[in-house]
Amino acid sequence: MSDEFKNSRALFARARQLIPGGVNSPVRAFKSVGADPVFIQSGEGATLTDVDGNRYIDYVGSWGPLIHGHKDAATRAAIDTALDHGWTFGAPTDNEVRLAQLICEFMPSIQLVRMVNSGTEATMSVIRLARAATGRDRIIKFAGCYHGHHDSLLVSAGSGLATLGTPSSPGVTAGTVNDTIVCKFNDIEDARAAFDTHGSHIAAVIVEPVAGNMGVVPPAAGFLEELRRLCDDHGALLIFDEVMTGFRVSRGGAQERFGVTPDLTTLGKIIGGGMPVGAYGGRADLMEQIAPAGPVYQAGTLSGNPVAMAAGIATLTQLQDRSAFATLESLGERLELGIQNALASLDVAHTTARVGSMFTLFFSADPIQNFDDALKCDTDKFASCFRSLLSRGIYLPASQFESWFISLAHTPAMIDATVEAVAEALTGTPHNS
Ligand code: KE4
Repeated sequence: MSDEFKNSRALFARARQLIPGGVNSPVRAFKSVGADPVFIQSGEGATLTDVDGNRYIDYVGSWGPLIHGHKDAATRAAIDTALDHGWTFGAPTDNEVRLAQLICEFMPSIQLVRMVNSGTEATMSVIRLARAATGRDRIIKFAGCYHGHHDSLLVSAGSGLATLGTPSSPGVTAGTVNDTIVCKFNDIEDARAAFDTHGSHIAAVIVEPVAGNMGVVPPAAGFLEELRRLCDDHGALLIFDEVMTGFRVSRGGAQERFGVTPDLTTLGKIIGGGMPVGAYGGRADLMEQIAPAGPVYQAGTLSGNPVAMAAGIATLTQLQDRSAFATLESLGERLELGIQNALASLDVAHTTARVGSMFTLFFSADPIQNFDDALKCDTDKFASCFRSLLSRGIYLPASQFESWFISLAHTPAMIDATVEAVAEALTGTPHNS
């Protein structure tokens, strides 16, 4: 029988001799789903084609940036035009001003914004700013929320709750995380306990307003509002990490969808339209402390790269018409209801979670409210489902603890085909490859 992944397998063997784990970001290695990664040849709209010619409906979308799908015409045209002028200067350009304008227009809580090159850089920089602006050291984060790979937020929950974190990676020192407190997502009493204990030392709370990195976990009713109140009561700053949710769960991100205004916001993914862009921004009195306006240092060779800015401008410009979000909502609902209906008659412990075009099928009988709940999922069942769907032409994020992403390039027919494939995968219906 022909090896449908022959070329990917050969490439992966070579890649492992040159790149740690054969990939440039861990989740891409497919380790948690017991498979070898497929190498991608191209993308078009909501589809991918791998180096063996296998085609897939894509629910990764480069981990969120491609809200318009692969190779959307407007973004491509903007990149081409930018390239005609040269692709990097290390000097200010009008594209940086235009993208900043769009970000501030879409997210009014952002009065000033600084471009960087990744979500990690954005969260690393915003933590530095929060500590400088408040003169305090401690940061609250939530177990299961991921904010990039910089040391101070690579932290696991300590023993018990609301305790100082412990490093979640070798190479991260205890000293680095000594000022990071890990609380339980959606448990406002836990955050309150942390403030009761550490209140006057807490510079900020950083939170994914919709958690996407433990699978999709929406904020419990009142959770974000109560976090806002706790920060106000204790003179701490509220930071929304909207790298994933920004301009996805609504035009103004989660802060617009849930009506809670943070002091600072981090962004990434969609604002680069697939090119490497991150950003952080918020209240002018805070952001004016960033060099060269103020003393808080942060810099970057390719920050504000004009080609990346052009891609971000084209991506956000196409979202000015809010009807895009009604379309995303409709596609997301079709997927979730379809899967719920298809699985209702099956003896498979599962639950679903969705906010707009962010969706997760959890293999757990119980609702997922926090990371402890997520860790109870049957990850073997997810892995088996992942592999079966891959062979049926459905490309999911390679982890139970990730969000599926629907784009404006997905069609109802693709959603229906996905639902059918999920049902077949879970009933073990043979697939004629
Ligand atoms: P980057 O440094 O990967 O651009 O952004 C880090 C980051 C920050 N904040 C949130 C809420 C994020 O989701 C991320 C990165 N997301 C992961 C996917 N869960 C990126 C994929 C990967 O690590 O390969």
